[in-house]
Amino acid sequence: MDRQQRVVDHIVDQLAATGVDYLFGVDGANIEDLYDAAYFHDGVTAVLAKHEFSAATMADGFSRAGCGLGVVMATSGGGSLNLVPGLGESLASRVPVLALIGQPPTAMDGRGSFQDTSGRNGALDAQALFSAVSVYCRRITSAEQILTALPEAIAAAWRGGPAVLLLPKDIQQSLVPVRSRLSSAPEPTTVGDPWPIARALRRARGSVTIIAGEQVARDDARDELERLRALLRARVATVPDAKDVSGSPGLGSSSSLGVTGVMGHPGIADAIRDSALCLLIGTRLNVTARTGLEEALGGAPTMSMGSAAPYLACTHIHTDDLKASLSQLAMMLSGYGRRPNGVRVPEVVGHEELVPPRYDGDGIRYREAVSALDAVLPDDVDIVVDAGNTGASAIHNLPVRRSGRFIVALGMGGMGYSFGAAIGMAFGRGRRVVVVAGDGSFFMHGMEMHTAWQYRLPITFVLFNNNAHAMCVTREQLYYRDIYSYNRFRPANLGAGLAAMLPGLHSVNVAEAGQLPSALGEALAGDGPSVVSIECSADEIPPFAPFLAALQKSGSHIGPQGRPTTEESRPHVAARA
Ligand SMILES: Cc1ncc(C[n+]2csc(CCOP(=O)(O)OP(=O)(O)O)c2C)c(N)n1
Ligand SMILES: [Mg+2]
Repeated sequence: MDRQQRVVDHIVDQLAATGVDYLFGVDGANIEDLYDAAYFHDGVTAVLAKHEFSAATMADGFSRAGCGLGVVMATSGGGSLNLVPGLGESLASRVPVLALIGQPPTAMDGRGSFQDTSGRNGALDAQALFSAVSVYCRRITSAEQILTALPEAIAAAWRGGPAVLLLPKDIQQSLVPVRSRLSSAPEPTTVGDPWPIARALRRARGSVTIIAGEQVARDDARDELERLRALLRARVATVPDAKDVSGSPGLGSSSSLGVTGVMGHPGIADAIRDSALCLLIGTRLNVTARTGLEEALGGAPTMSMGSAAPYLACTHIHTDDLKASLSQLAMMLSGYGRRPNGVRVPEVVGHEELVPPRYDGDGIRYREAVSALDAVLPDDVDIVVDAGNTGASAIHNLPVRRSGRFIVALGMGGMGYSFGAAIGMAFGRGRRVVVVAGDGSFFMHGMEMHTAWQYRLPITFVLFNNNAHAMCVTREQLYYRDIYSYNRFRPANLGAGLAAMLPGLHSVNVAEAGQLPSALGEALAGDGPSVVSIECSADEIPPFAPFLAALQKSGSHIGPQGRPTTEESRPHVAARA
């Protein structure tokens, strides 16, 4: 007779065999068997998060940073529901994640069991819910089903997005025959033929501009893209959530045009207008990424290669493997008679910055804080940036480190993503991660810092404390006549507060720009986590193109205290919430 093992042991064995070494989650009665199985498997570490959203972003950050399949686990009911925004981000950004979600025992389905989400007899339908935020969702109703569902789920996740397995407690404990291990070899995928692009490049007369997207990171194709860029002597811009795929030291920094779109660099439109050919590589160019470029792209010959066609009409080559397709393209353009002889090196590579209006009020300027961080950050550091004015400033002005990752979750743009993502990345990459997040994002999910402190992870949390949801304050000022504010907070002292709460945590407040270099330097020098909370102002306008355009359009100017005012500007009144 076959040897038998529990479904949970089967899952952990198979995941380990495909290279999974971390599971991120929060425990509970309907997922504890999986924690138990992980405990007895030497190669697998189960990490305990404080909130399932952050467990999901740990898995997302781990996967996005190229550390392998991100796996998250959660119990039934409220625990499972907390995963939804995290999985939504992974879905929108096509990040490979596997979610293992506990369910109450099947015998009680539709009979009023605690946390019933069977969809029966009026219960919430987890299958329907999670189908909407995943690329694969299956409720396992007999032990044998796991033998086919698990490899299907893993394969679906690798095609780009979260796969969900709903695992009732009794099924988790049931026995299945011990199987040979899954192979870690990925399924064969569609490798697009880049010949039409090679032909166009050979005919091109002038310079080439490349806009690179997040699929370059997903397919681990940075080196292949760099080879192509060097061959074409092209200028490269990246979409905001793919800042680390090109243009950093070692990856064509001297040809970098910066970031496209709302937080982007204005010179990119000119570069495109001036190009004989524009190549979109691994991006659909959504609105956040293409704002300000549509007119230029409409006028320049544009071709695309990637797993999904861009939102703009152009010739598109479908490929699920950019690494292979970019290599093929470089080969097609190498050797005697194959070179694209008409491509020209552009004369100047402009790297123009957005220039927000000068602000002379209280606090440290975003630009100053970001520059101070840039000056002290070593090469081998990864960066995760959160939402808001803080995020826009860091995306616009903070360069990627050599061989570093720069992660930002623009799929759903949910605040608080950075805290869990940094933890996932620190486990996966084993190097320091720097989080740049606003105080509002901190108040949402910053308590996950406790997990970094508990596991002594090398993460430096740089908080921009403007005592507000400042991006919303800016919107009130620019679009709602600046006559009230819902979005300012009663001031808090984050640095001192965290130092008191988590003994031994290096955590400081900085209110003077002159203190930034030493405070940031000290925070980066230690072994474990650290916090630097920088006092900023909610009245400063960040480098965010729509805000600057609105300012210009309304004829707004900077008032006597440095506060941007509009014609109708009236004094602030505290809004009643
Ligand atoms: C989960 C979530 N809720 C609401 C929003 C809308 N939103 C965008 S930015 C922002 C304020 C961000 O505040 P903070 O993190 O302090 O950054 P700041 O803009 O102050 O620099 C809000 C509420 C969002 N992006 N995500
Ligand atoms: Mg804030």
